Amino acid sequence: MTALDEIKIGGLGASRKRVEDNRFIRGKGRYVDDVVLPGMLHMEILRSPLAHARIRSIDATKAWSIPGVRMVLTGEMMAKRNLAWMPTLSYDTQAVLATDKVRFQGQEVACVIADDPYIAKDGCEAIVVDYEPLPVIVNPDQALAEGAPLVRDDKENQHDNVVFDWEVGDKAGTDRAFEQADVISKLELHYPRSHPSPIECCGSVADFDRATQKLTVYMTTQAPHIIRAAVALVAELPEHMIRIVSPDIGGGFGNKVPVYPGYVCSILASILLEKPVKWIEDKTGNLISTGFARDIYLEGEMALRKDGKILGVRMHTTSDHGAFFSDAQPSKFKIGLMHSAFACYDIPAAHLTARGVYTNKAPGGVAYRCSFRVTEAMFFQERMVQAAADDLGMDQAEFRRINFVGDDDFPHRTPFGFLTDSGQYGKCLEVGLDAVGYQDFLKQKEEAKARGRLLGIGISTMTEPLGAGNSREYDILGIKMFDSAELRVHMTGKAILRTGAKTQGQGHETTWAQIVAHELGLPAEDVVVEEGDTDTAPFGMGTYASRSTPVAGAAVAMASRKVRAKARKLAAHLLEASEEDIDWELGRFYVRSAPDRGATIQECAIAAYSNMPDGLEPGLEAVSYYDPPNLTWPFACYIATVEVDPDTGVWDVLNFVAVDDCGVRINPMIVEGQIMGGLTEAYAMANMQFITFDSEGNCVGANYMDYLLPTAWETPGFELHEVVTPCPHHPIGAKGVGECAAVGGPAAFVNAVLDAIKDTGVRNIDMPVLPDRVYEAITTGRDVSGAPPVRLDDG
Ligand code: MCN
Ligand code: CUM
Repeated sequence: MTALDEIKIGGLGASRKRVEDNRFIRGKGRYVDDVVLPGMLHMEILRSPLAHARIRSIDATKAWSIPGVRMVLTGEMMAKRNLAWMPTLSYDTQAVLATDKVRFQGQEVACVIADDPYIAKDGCEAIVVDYEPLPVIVNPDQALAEGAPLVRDDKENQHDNVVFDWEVGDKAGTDRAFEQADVISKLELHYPRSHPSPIECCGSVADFDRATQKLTVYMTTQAPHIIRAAVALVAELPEHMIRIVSPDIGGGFGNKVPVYPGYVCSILASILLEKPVKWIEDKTGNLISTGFARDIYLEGEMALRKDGKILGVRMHTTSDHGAFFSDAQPSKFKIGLMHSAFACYDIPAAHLTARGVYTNKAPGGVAYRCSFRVTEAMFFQERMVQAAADDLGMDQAEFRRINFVGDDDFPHRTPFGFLTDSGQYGKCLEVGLDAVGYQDFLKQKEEAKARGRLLGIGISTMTEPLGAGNSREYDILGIKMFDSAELRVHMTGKAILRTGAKTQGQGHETTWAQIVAHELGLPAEDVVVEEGDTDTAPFGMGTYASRSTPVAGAAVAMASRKVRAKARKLAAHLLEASEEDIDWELGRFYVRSAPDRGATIQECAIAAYSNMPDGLEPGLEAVSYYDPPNLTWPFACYIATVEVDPDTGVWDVLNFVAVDDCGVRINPMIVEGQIMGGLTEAYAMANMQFITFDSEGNCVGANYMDYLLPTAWETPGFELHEVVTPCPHHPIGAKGVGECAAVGGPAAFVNAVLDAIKDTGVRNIDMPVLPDRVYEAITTGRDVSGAPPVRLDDG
């Protein structure tokens, strides 16, 4: 046999270097801001300084008169074209440019289009807006209080600040579980607002060509096809006359999923001015107005039996969506996939109620490395599990062992109705405990305590649903969630692959070629991968929710298999054998009875263009649309050990161990990179990232002096381990992994700090677990809330 060595050709399991880095490390990436078109104009956005105010008037006369200013767009002008408001990706509406009121600080009020960005900025400063300040709401208590001002008085039939009420689970069964409980454990916490803050902010270059009637938009979107559909609806342009191109993206992390007013305004300006119009958001604009995440209040209780068995869970969440409900999320699930909480535990009954509220804050919700709210779900779950183990006086590892879903119990129906697919939860936990030296650490901790030192250990174990959809259950605005790949093999056996996903740093150009190598035996370096251009890519829902490997990646495997099926016919023709007598080994077909007689995949490719059998269409290409049967369910076990300084509240990470099971790893090095990156973000959320609001709705943390990005200096080291449970329904056994570490990581850090100060009786400190909060907890023995409004006068 002469099968190729899969690792050598860069197939599954090869830690192939990232091909995209060839251009990135040379500074040759092509981002939206690198797009320069002839005659291009520049747009700047004037944002509201106030969080809530009536607009009495907008006077743009001065701005119009500045030399080089070509146009000032206001809400009034938008309204004339029926564009002052746009639909969001969750059945709400959002102001494009404010007409009646501003509803959050940073809201888009007007746009100036000019010859260069500096003139455009001057133009914005020359606009005079007369605001009448209104009372401001910055948290759900204020939003739901009697007599609260109505945030969304623009909406007919909206008489309060409730966005939605939602419920899932078995209420009666859960009530019964609580009646039978020996112990009931409770926890309440706030998962603060956070911001993905990718290095590259949002932006677009819109280019409407009057002669061809074609609109081309280069933009930072994680989901180009959804944007094309949205533009077709909003701008009433025919879909085939719209081309969305998402070039290189300098990090997305969810920030680049929604449709932003800046995109819409640049498009309208280009149509009106018949010139290309570029909008590049600045850092403060990005931090105060786009892509917020979390901001959710979680409370819950657990019904426990003395021996450690969880009998039931009750949960209630209140999520602060800001002024507009604008997250992209599956339409059936108002609170995203929050109800995937507790999926790795065998819990007989659970019930969740959820409420969303409007406040005078920038629209927020799902973004930032999370599969539709699973970050909050898993954080709460793991904080709750630690609290429950403590309340029972039970070892936290043992408590997890008792309640984990067993290896043989799959598929498992979770208490909120999901069907998990596979896993080895116990094994992952044991690998993690061994690596961290669990028993030894517990001894050390006791010894340290005797000497007045505070050591703590935090565990976080979770499975999360990655890969929406299947189309039965998941859609965005009615568009079903599936994904696609198109593989075209050229005459010489080189190929181009396009998918409906859109990489933003995840390495798709590298890993998708590895799937083709695995299926066809074409060396990965012979396959070029292209994503993000709606004129060339097959329709897909884009990249977020770690859905690319589970869905688009599966489509790559299926398209490759279609190509292989056709290549088999060509091989039969070349080998003068019947197709049934042909076998496949990596890279080559051969005659079963005479294995030396073979045809390589490259020989089949050339035959497809030069020597095809009668009756067979020429060419060698295939498209696959993949509608997954289920989500994929990776598992992770993260363990942190910390030391807390009782005199300052400062805490240091002593050790961090990660065990990830994301099924078959396409590229182990890229997977490790994803985990390292996610853990760094988890550490930042737990320890330092502080973006919040004062009582007037001012965003605190609107720059990198206040909102800290972790660097290599403060980030602890992470020790990575792997377990592989192949996904039973994915064509190559892979599960998603892109967010696992950011989802599961935060609870490990926070649990560790709370474990270190357990003797104080403190049950919760909200993130970020800043030293002053820890100090306050130690000295007062009380929980520390991080909910807005924050006071600024005490520094
Ligand atoms: N992979 C693999 N083997 C697996 C699973 C994944 O080799 N079993 C590889 C994939 O082929 C891909 C990468 O790991 O190259 C991530 O794959 P996947 O888990 O499918 O996630 P997506 O590609 O869908 O990426 C989305 C995810 C999300 S939702 C956010 S947010 C996030 C994240 O990825 N944003 C990122 N990681 C990021 N990494 C970078 N550098 N930049 C971002 O903006
Ligand atoms: Cu929610 S951040 Mo990612 O899913 O793009």
